[in-house]
Amino acid sequence: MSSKSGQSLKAIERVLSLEIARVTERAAVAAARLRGRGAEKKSDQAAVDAMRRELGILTIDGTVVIGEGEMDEAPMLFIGEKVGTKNGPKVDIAVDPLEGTTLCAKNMPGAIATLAMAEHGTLLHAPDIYMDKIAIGPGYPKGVIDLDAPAGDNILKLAKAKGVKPDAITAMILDRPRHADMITAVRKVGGAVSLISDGDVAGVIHTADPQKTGIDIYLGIGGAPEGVLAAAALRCIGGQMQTRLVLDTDEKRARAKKMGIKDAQKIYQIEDMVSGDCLFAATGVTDGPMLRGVRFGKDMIETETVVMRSASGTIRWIKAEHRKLDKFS
Ligand code: VTB
Repeated sequence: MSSKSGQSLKAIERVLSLEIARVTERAAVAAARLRGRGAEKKSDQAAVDAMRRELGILTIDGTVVIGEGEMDEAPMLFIGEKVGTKNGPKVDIAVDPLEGTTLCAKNMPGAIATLAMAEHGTLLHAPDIYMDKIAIGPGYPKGVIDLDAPAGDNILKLAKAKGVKPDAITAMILDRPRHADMITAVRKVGGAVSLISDGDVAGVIHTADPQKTGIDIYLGIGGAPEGVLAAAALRCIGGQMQTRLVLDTDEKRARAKKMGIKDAQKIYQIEDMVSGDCLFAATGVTDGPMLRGVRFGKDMIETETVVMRSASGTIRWIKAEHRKLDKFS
């Protein structure tokens, strides 16, 4: 693809994969300053402001397709907002400047600042509704998981594919009453359940490295925007994911239709949610199993970020020490 300036996305993408780390770093630091203060809205706003500022100076002609909300409800990083200098490649952007606002407010593990960037027209425009999700990491044959199969069957098939007993499988699930039956079903076949209170983008990504995270499979209903962000990450790492929008009211069906969703029952695979090459970045806000949270020192701020690029399958873990602190003010 050629942009107005004649640069191809492929060429500039490599540079952008480092640039986007800066964007999530800034958002994470802004949110982390308010970590543990019980200030959900304030920390989210701080992350949004910082992310928007940094996106503004990226050499891209960007459009936010997953953001803070529709234009009338979110003044910044709303769906359709143009970001970047407009001199670079035409890209779509999915953002969650503070994924896990409650985790940040309570200083609990797993809050991250995250974004995905992809060629224009290749990210699913998911409305801010629920999405049913199932995900596993790389290395399994196709067809191991099935969104419509009972949770217990998925655990049994996964155990078989991994070559272990079902009691060696751990499923991560959001701790919500709506998942009570699913939790029981996983336990009934011998599987373990790791419950999280929030943060299912990271939840899905955990499945990519069971050795490190102890999580083999992600199951359950969470936010649709978070589903697309997680799909972007899995597209880079490998793995399998299936989702379906929960369109249980006329109002939601109408909203989805307005965003171009034709088939309300469609099961989305990773390639349906992120159909082209993409970049993904996440910086830890609070400490978590995947990323360390921001550390504030007297003269230095430390951040930990993961940046992924699907074209090359590269995953970079970036530990940064920031010494010029005025850039964060
Ligand atoms: C998840 C999770 C988010 O919302 O999508 C969840 O990733 C689902 O919504 O961090 P409910 O809280 O309504 O169950 C969050 O927890 C918060 O946006």
